[in-house]
Amino acid sequence: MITLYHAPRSRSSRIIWLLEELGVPYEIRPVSIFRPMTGEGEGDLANPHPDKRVPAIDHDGEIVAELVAIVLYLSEAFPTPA
Ligand SMILES: N[C@@H](CCC(=O)N[C@@H](CS)C(=O)NCC(=O)O)C(=O)O
Repeated sequence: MITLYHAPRSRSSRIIWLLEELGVPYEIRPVSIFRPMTGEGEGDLANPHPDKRVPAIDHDGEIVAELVAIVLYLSEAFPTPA
């Protein structure tokens, strides 16, 4: 199972799009993040991202952080048919 650590209106929405395109099951774990534009919010202790940012995923215990790293990881783990 994949758990996506997600905050609305952030980069983690792009991973939802990718997971939907790949058609793999996943669950969303909403987390709070610091919003520098407004100064609101704070890092969530439940978020495994080392900087408490999003996106991050947990794939059967494998933690992957950073948008591009997650895209590459998921694309390799779940290749689409040619
Ligand atoms: N280089 C990171 C940047 C991640 C990032 O800055 N995400 C923002 C949301 S779009 C965030 O979590 N901000 C909270 C913070 O800076 O503490 C990536 O591409 O994944």
